[in-house]
Amino acid sequence: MTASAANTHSGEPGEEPRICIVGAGMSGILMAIKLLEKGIDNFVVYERSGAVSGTWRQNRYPGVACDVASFTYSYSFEPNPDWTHRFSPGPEIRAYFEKVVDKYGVRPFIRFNTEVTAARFENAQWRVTTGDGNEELFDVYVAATGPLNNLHYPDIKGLQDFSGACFHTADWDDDYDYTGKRVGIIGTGSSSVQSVDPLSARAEHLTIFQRTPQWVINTANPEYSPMAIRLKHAFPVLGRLTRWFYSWIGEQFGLAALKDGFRRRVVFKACQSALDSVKDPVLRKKLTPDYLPMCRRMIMSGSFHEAVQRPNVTVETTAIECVTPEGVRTVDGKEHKLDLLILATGFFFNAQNVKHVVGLNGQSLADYWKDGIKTYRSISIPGFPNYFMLVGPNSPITNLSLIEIAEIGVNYVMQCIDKIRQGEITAMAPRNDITAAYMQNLRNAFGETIWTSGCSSWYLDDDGIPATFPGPPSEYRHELDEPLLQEYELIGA
Ligand code: NA7
Repeated sequence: MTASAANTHSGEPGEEPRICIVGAGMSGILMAIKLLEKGIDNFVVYERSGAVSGTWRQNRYPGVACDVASFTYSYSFEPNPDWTHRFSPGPEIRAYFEKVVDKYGVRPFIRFNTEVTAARFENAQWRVTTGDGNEELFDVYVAATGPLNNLHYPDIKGLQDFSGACFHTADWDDDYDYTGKRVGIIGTGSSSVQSVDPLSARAEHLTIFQRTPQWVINTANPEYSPMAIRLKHAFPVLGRLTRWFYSWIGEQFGLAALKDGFRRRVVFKACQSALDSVKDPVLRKKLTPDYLPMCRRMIMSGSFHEAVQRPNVTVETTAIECVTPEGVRTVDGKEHKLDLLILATGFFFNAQNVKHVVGLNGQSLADYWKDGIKTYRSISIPGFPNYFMLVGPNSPITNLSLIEIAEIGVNYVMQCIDKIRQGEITAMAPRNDITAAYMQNLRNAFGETIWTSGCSSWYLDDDGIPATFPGPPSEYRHELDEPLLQEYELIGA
């Protein structure tokens, strides 16, 4: 099918721009809700899978849960007094998004099982191609694909030859029963740490193949009593207060990463005391990182330290030589026989499917970012007009709930769309000089943060520059309060 010019925006005031949202996860759903609230229904949400909720659809491993408090991990306009835990389990979060999608009438706008394979800006519009070969034109492109969705599979010799079950934590085989099985897990990030307790509770034996030890802060995860839930229903202010409280805690935590001081010392002490709860000195030494807490993404768990000390759990720190049909061989020649090998090996951070995005003058986003990711205020990119990223690179993903970041971003994009609707402009892309100065300021500020204190981390690009935000949340909110048109190249102004 060729591109249809129907429903495209002529640039006349009052004319509806056509909007494409890529991804029906947390931020894509939010964008759709806000468009509908404004009476805009000239949009499509492309979703490559058959269901909504993004990361919560993808990550179904045992123990998956949010690592920020649930009361902050929900839309500000759609509180949920029914959260069962402080950090609610993944399936509950997924159910929340499913419910919200129907309540706000978003589902009919979603094209499920439709992957965007190319997006090219030409003749002042985005020509979007999907896996089924269809092409459509849009005035605005909203990338709501999230920072962590492209699975990273390790390049380990023999992996394909393993005769047991083998899958990634983000591609969990729901039908596989690991009860009584010999289980191995490669990786020690959040996904692995969250799953150690449920896996070791049912497996015959769990071997954790650790390349790098992680700081894990002990965060109790109490269940909310039926009475507490009833009270939150009866007095919604309680939910708001709980949200405010956890938001404040989160911000304090984020500030600890930014500069030295009391907050940082509190976090360091909490990490050390969690580690000290490991009684066996040999195991404790294995689990002791040689970098500062918070340099890598902090791991929250109320169950890890207890679970890792169970007699049926081994932490293997000898490097993996290869995978054999029977299991894993470490470089000391030891064979670890396994029935199930789990790859908790993370994601390509900020992959954003950049290869298929082509902006002005035929420049691809991959090419534009080849020497490092550059964004204007995390939300837009020079040379890519009307291309907006929600929770894009350089968002404060370490300081704020991702939902809050998405809400700030959507508010900004809605203001840009308003300007297009009012005929003020047809398209906008941030200026090169402004973006370069912005990136330089970020780089200068990173020097003081803990992320550059010396560790390998998925926050860092090849040059050791973190793709996060080196300032307090209030600064980020202020930066995205409203679009400053003087910092943009405007088309049709
Ligand atoms: P992470 O945090 O990226 O963790 C991936 C883990 O996998 C980490 O321990 C890696 O070791 C390990 N890894 C990756 N490749 C290999 C190979 N080839 N050999 C051995 N070990 C390897 O991913 P998660 O899914 O746990 O968490 C991602 C985020 O999702 C999390 O922070 C939350 O925000 C949600 P390394 O540390 O690189 O030595």
